[in-house]
Amino acid sequence: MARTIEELEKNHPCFGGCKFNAGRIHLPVSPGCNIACKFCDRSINDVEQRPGVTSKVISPDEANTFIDRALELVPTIKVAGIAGPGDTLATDFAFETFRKISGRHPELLSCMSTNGLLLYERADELLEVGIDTLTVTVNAVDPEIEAKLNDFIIFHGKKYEGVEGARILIENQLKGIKKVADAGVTIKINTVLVPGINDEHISEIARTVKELGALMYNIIPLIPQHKLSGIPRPTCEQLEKAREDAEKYIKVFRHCAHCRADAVGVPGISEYSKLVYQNRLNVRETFSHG
Ligand code: CLF
Ligand code: SF4
Repeated sequence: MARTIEELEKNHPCFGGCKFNAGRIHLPVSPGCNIACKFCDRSINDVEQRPGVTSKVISPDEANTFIDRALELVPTIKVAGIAGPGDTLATDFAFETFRKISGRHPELLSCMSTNGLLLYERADELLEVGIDTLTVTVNAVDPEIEAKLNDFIIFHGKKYEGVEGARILIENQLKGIKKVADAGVTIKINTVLVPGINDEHISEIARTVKELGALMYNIIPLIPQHKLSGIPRPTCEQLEKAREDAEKYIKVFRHCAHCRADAVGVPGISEYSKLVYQNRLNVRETFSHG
């Protein structure tokens, strides 16, 4: 459903609604992932069903109970978001969850975040579910650069490594963004800023996604870990330069709180996830698509 930017600026914390104390609840229903980002230390992909993984997520059937509990604590929650801990399109749990909560909580905006590998082919389903705002993480639009950030993808059951995998990922992300933006969904792009790899590439990403219909851009500084643990975290100056590069082309969001997949509250202001999920989850501080 197309939402006006004025409505989002007031009610969606990641489009400016923080000023109005608008909050969000993340529902961590999506365990698996289908790509292998070098900075992600979850080591989860959709072919590995490791013991313990499902115990760290909630089921779609439980979502309304956690939302009810969260709204009692934070009545200003306006958004139900799904941002992991894996990819929202790699399994069916995110769509199933949105279907279950729309009947009971039609007042909440539905927001989801994806790496975009399956965005193009699942776009019709996404539209039918009625997602209001979508975040796609695009770390490069050049396969040579993306291959330095991603080891492999699993696409239709087959593993593609390096530049070949990166090319398939980027093609599907960009086609998917266009398709969903053309249908009226508000799109934000996240880019993980990795010094020495994509820091000189931000303008090109921002220009490309804007042309395809994205509205907002958010740059997330790298948390150095996993295979990129040797790369220093971007400095404030590097982050600011990247934001300025992007801002020439697209509106930039500057208040990202680097939320966990189980965050509850107003980003950067309040955090109630422990109370709502009662320590049931054990998601480490790591990247969630946001
Ligand atoms: Fe969550 Fe992301 Fe939706 Fe916001 S978070 S799925 S768009 S409701 Fe927001 Fe958190 Fe930053 Fe994400 S502050 S990590 S940008
Ligand atoms: Fe998957 Fe996200 Fe981790 Fe990348 S960062 S491997 S897309 S869960």
